[in-house]
Amino acid sequence: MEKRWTLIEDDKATTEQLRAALKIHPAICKILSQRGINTFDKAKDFFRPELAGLHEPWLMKDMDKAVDRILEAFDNEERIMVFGDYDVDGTTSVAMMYSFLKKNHPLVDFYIPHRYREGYGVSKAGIDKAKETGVTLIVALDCGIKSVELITYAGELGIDFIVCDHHLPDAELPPAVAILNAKQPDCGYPYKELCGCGVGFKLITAIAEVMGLPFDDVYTYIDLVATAIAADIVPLTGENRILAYYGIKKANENPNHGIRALAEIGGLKKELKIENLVFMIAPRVNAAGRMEHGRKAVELFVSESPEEAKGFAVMLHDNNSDRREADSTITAEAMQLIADNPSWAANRSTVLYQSHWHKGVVGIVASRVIESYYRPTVILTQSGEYAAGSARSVPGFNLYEAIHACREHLIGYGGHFAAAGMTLHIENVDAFRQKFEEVVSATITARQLVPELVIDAEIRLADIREAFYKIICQMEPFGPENLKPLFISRKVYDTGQSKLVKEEHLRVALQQDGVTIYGIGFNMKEKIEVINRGLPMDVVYRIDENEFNGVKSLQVRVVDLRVSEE
Ligand SMILES: [Mn+2]
Repeated sequence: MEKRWTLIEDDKATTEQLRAALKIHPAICKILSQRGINTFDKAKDFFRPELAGLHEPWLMKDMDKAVDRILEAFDNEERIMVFGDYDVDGTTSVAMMYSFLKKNHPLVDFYIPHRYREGYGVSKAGIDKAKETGVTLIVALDCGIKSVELITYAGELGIDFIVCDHHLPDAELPPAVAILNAKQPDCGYPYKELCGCGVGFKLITAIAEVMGLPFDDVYTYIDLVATAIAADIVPLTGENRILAYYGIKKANENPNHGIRALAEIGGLKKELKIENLVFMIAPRVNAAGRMEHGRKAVELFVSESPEEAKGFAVMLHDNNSDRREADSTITAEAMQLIADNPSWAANRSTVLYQSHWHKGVVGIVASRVIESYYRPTVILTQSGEYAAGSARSVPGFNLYEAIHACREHLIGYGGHFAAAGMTLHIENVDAFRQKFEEVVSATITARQLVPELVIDAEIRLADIREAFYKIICQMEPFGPENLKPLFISRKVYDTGQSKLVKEEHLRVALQQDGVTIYGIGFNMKEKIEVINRGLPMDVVYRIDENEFNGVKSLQVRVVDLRVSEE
């Protein structure tokens, strides 16, 4: 697939000042200044995250009310329910809050709604269960900010709510005792990008402070917070960076039993990094909710021994194997459907429906189809007597608006800019496909239909040295708004040794200024033709460490290449 390359511009003066202060490679200074790290002090905070840099929990609006209400429940021996969603952010925050409260107050339960029977967010079934078991206080994590009616209903049953959320509040707020959400316009909390588990972490920090508990009682959950940050696609900046940094440290030194068990079953041999939380831990946690019940993920994280955790890890691992199988079979079927309908080839959108597809993976399949057909995509399956499914967009295109414009064919829909879900009558699938294509092709720009590679800096192959790579490693943990740097080198040559491996991948040997660098380009077989032309090339890559027979060497992980201009 052709990509459009964008090299990020920097402010030359700032980069130069930073270079004079830090005395490190100008390309690194350029990247730092592009990311807003533009003074010596900011660079110091960035490279040496300190727990002391975490903000006071009391700066968050309603924190005092939340803490008072929880302590009151302790004093009055009330039964508390911890409520959260079936995804990673929800289950880690429930596990954290439940374990912390339980240590100080025996009367605690937790509740995770069923993905298909109850759906996302606070559920009536959960509140009814609370009533039935004598609960008088519910602490909701990663959800609740939009649950005005349900929290009113709970109030009528004599159940108070504390909401810890990070989703954007509507104008009308739920009638909760306390709402912890830094995205409220009148909340003065200095950092707005915490995930649900991060908000919960602030709450337990505050409770511990009032109760005079050591910070260790809170710190022990920081690896769960890091897992949530990694999975919830929040920026890896500010406080999230500190929490993730120490969370990963703890995950390596003294992990939560559940994280250790999942890492073991996932076959992790080396040091755990944030990408392991994203690609190894998170999918297994999510698989519980997709294939069975998210409750299992909480049970994993609150396990009190490695043996207990292992039992749950095996279940999640199996759920994930089922999920993977469903995902790859359905993706293959989806690709075949497109191939079987040549009239769709010129379309600007994809809408596919099969009654037998598993509803737990339709969103994942939509993302996979976009990897091959880069355009807004809807994957539908049968749910009860209706068609239901998930939509994914391409960057820059407002998917929610497009779906809203097709509402005449829909029973229900919801979502945001990049992702959405919908329900419709099965007989309306064709009409919806047609309308969606009409709307998308009328509004999407040619630019939005070409994937973009955002390149951080140009360097020469000779710059790829141990000291340079070490500084890049110190920029970890990587994630949104602090991505692993993407470099470009121009006018490099093939040494003549580049070749295809396993018919899919490119093994490259590149040369510039007399320096040779080796590397790999996964699923880039079509580019061998470009290399074989023997012309100077521009190559886009990340730098990686390769270990072979115990010997470590730096290599390039090629993302794209083309013949140089001029
Ligand atoms: Mn969340």
